[in-house]
Order: sequence, then structure tokens, then C-alpha cells
Amino acid sequence: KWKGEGTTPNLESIVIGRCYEYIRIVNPSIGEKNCTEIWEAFKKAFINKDPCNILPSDYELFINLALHTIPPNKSLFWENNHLLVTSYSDRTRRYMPLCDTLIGSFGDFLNWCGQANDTGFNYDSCPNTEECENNAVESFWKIASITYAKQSSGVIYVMLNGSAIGGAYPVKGFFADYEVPNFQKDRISRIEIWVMDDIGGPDLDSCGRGSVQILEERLKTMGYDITCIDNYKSVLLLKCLDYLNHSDCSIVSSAPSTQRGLVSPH
Ligand code: ENP
Repeated sequence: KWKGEGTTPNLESIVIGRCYEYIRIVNPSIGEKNCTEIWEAFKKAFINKDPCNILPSDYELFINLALHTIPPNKSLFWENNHLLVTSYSDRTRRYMPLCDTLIGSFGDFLNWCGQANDTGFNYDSCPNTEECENNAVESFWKIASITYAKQSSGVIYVMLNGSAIGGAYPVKGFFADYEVPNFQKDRISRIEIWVMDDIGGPDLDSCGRGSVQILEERLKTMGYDITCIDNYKSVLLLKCLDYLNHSDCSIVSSAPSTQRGLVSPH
């Protein structure tokens, strides 16, 4: 019936498993949480309801139960870099993007919706954003983004994609609409933007240019101290793992290799 993908099979097992893994292994410092209770609150937001009439506020109880602090200097915001952010953050070890918080782990890579007058999930299809903005997934990420931005402090990092067709900084998107407006100015020391181009991809946007310039100006007007770095080396090294000999990766291939057996001794 709907154009979007249906609920991810085994959603309950995945999410409750992720929750216990998060509190026991990934980030035990957040203390004791009741994962079954959090799951029930998550479900209550959208089960037995019109799937096009789910509001961010429907997740309030879930958010309150799953909330934990974000350490200063660990927040990582992004657009168009989902898999790169997932690898780079290293499940909170390096950074703590929203998908590496307990709240985010309830939604990352998953899909879900219910239906009116039915206490189950719809595994066949779910409304996408074009069909209705007030769908279960969109409203979840809205309140999750708002909560995450409000809690972020210290140095704020932002990873953008300089090869993205719609611009590195989409002027309509979660970052622009729900995160930037909810930053707590007095708790933020500065904002550092990284504009990463795809290896071998076009350099469409960069610091001081195009949509990145729009973001820099917006943040400056708001009174923030901004640093912008094109192809930040640490992230570039990670991107270059799969492109060792590409000219965009001379950063890694210029170092003399000590690998043996590749060059014939004759
Ligand atoms: P996309 O369109 O590149 O990637 C969407 C994918 O990332 C989906 O698989 C989604 O999970 C997952 N995801 C992880 N965190 C978020 C998220 N936080 N979010 C929406 N999807 C998320 O990403 P977007 O839509 O541009 O969102 C990027 C935003 O995430 C940025 O504002 C960044 O700062 C923020 P699912 O459940 O849809 O399968 C907020 C919105 O953290």
C-alpha cells in the first residue's frame, strides 16, 4: 500500500539486543536502563495509530527513558556520510554521533511503522516522507536530532560530503532544521567542519564555497567560532583504506612501503 519499505523483520529482537549490548558492552558508563521498558515506550509512539499522524512528541516517554549524557567534544553531526561516520566514530570510541547513542541505536539502519486499529507492525510497507512527513521514522529522527543537539557541548564536529549532488550542506535537512537551531550556544566552544570529497569524485563544495559557505555564514551570524577543513586527514586516511594507489590518496601511498614480496628482486 505505501511506497516505503515495511518494518524491518525481527525489529523487537534487534532493538532489545542492541539496547542491552549498548548498556552492557558499548557504553556501560550510562548506568542501568530497562531495555524492555524503553522498547515498550518506543512502540507506544506509533502502534495502533494512523502511520501518517505520528508526531515527534509521541516519542517523549521513550526519549526520557533512553536519555544519557553526551561527553563534551564527542558530538559528530553529518549529512550524506552515514557509513563513513559509522566507521569513523568506532561505536563511541572516537566520537559519539547520534547513531552511537542509546536513542539512535533504536533507529539506525532500521524501518518501522504500525497501522490504525491494529496492534501489530506493518511489515509490508510504510509511508515515506513524500507520502507524509509525520511518519514514525521521520518523527523519531526529528526528536532524536533535537535532543542530541541540545545535549552537545564543547567542540562540535560536522562531517559533510563535498561530492554530494544536493550540496554538502542541504539547507533543508535534519542538520539545518533540527540540529543547528537547537545548539546550546553557551556550552559550545567552537564548531569544526570537515568537508570530505569522495575518492575520485567531484569537488563540488568546499570550505568557503557553495553550500558550505552558507553554513559557515549562518553559524558565524549565530556567534560561533568556526574552523573548516577540506578533506581532513584523519578521515581521509580511513576513506583511503580501499584506494591505496589512487592519486587522491597520495597521503598514504607516498610513504615508502615495507611490504615484501610485491616487487620482483630481479
Ligand atoms: P542519510 O539520508 O544520509 O542516511 C540515512 C540513514 O542514516 C538511515 O539508514 C537512517 O536510519 C540512518 N541515520 C542515522 N542517524 C540518523 C539521523 N539522525 N537522522 C536520519 N537518519 C539517520 O541521512 P540524513 O537523513 O541526511 O540524516 C543525517 C542526519 O543525522 C544529520 O543531521 C546528522 O547530524 C544526524 P533509518 O532509521 O532511517 O534506517 C538525525 C536524523 O545525526
